[in-house]
Amino acid sequence: TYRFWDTQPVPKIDEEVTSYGPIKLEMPSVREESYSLPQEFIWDTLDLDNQEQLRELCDLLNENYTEEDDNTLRLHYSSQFLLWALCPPGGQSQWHCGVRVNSSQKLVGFINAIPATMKVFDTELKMVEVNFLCVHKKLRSKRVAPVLIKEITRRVHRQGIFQAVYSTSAVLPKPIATCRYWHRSLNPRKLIDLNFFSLTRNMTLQRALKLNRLPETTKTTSLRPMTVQDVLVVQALLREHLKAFHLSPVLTLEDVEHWLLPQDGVIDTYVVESMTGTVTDMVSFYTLPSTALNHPVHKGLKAACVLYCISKATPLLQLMEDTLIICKARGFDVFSAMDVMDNKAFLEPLKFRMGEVHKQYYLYNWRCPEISSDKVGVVLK
Ligand code: YNC
Ligand code: MG
Repeated sequence: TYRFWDTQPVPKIDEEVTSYGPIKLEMPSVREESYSLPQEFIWDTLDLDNQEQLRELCDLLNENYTEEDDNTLRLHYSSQFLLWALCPPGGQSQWHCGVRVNSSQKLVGFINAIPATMKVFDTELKMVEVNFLCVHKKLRSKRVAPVLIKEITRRVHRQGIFQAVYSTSAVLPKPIATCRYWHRSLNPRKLIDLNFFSLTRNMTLQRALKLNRLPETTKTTSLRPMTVQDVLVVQALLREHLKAFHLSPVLTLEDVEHWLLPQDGVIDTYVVESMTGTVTDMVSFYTLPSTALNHPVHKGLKAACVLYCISKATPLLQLMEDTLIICKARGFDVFSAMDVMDNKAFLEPLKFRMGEVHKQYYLYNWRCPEISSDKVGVVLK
């Protein structure tokens, strides 16, 4: 049983869902006061325009957000990455919801929501994406997480929004989709050194180097970084492409500008321009660096994670192989993709290896049948 989740408007873990729509129809009037925290803690809405507070959030997440199993690699969120992930158009400052220790003012908890219009099967819903739920390692298992979740829910309800989408590796009532990460080595030697990949009897270093070798140069002519002039056509490409999936965002021009325009070390988007000057294909990926803890040689690892790829005039395999070549040249060590959208078509042919992590997708207060990963049209950062 789930002491907290069984009280929430989500399907039961063993429920077979065949219908579509809200779980709780009548929303009781939303309470005005924040939920109570254990005695020694206070709520504090973070102001991410404030350098000091942004730094505190980076530190909280970098020290407490990723569960590195062998403590060798730790995800490293930069302040620019967090501004990108947490402050999209229409974002509300009260949705950067922090918890501090009253006596020391130390930041020990956080949860975040950003607005998003999502299409779920045939219904467009204004909802939020909830992410970056984090409780300091020393405060685990004290039921602080449910209070954070109830509080962000209250703050979102206050704005008249009653649905949310979120994803996590935790299995809760009840996933609408289960996805998996795949990884493509760009720098096999380093990945092996860092234990990101391990060698087996059948996979020697020599074989790994040979297997992951890439052509020196890209094939697609006129593959170039997206600029602000491309926003309109990229929006049109995405809107058309995303229709095919059962869970996908409906992106405004401002969203496309925010989520896709290249920002060094955060997000990259490349487009293919045809002879006639129209954009026919695109690929975007964000950057997630990790820090190597106590490694004698390597300081860290740079990963690229694919967001969207749309191939219309350029074959998908060629577009993605070219993307791998570009990423390698730009110093990325690994390229990751989930088995969502059309990604399965290039994962095995381009030598991606299946990762261990599953990512479960959830909707809050919305019922719908299960979705296979290739019908998922969104990547939550
Ligand atoms: C999790 N990841 O099952 P039950 S993903 C949701 N998402 O509840 P306690 C989670 N719920 O089983 P701890 C969860 N992990 O009794 C655990 N839970 O019903 C549930 N990790 O609370 C759990 N970040 O405080 C149980 O647990 C209850 O101290 C136990 O804290 C959990 O951002 C956590 O992986 C995750 O910082 C904060 O372990 C902590 O262990 C931690 O005793 C490392 O909590 C970082 C990490 C999670 C990343 C993410 C998405 C979050 C979605 C939250 C749900 C949003 C719902 C929609 C709200 C808006 C609605 C509208 C409109
Ligand atoms: Mg706790």
